[in-house]
Amino acid sequence: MSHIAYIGLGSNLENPVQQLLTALTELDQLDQCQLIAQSSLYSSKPVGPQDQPDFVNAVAKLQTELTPLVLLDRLQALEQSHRRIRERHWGPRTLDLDLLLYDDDFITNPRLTVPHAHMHERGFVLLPLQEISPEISIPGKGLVTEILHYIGTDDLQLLTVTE
Ligand code: ROI
Repeated sequence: MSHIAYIGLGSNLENPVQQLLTALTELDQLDQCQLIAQSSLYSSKPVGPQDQPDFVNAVAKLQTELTPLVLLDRLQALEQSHRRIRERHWGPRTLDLDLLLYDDDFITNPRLTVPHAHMHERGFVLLPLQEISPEISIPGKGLVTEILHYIGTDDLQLLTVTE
């Protein structure tokens, strides 16, 4: 069975733009996964502690045969392969891959909560998500366009990436 999963990507260390571009290619190359769409890259002010570099964020849409927990394993392995540095809670990191949505499923598991618990509060997730799927709703929360309307996107900037 094929499923649709949305992945949030974030980085604020060691060339964040390159971290994300590489990660997008790697997502497409995962077994039983196909990258259907990728957003632009956005630069964003850190949510949480402010004494860290700005982030680069994006969202990817994957078609996958993997179950949510197996997909989570693959995402965590990718994070590790980017030698993820995570010194403190809500601190800087080389690569963060969050499983945001998996079909319209609600998943509550010690390792995984879907929809991602904070996604509806975060412009750096919602704006790229809206870019690739303008009609999408977050199960239990509502239309992304409507949520974005009241949380705003002032601290986000579209990046023009020239390779
Ligand atoms: N802030 C921004 N802007 N982007 C992120 O990806 C991000 N990720 C995090 C915390 C530290 C909460 N802040 C963030 O994990």
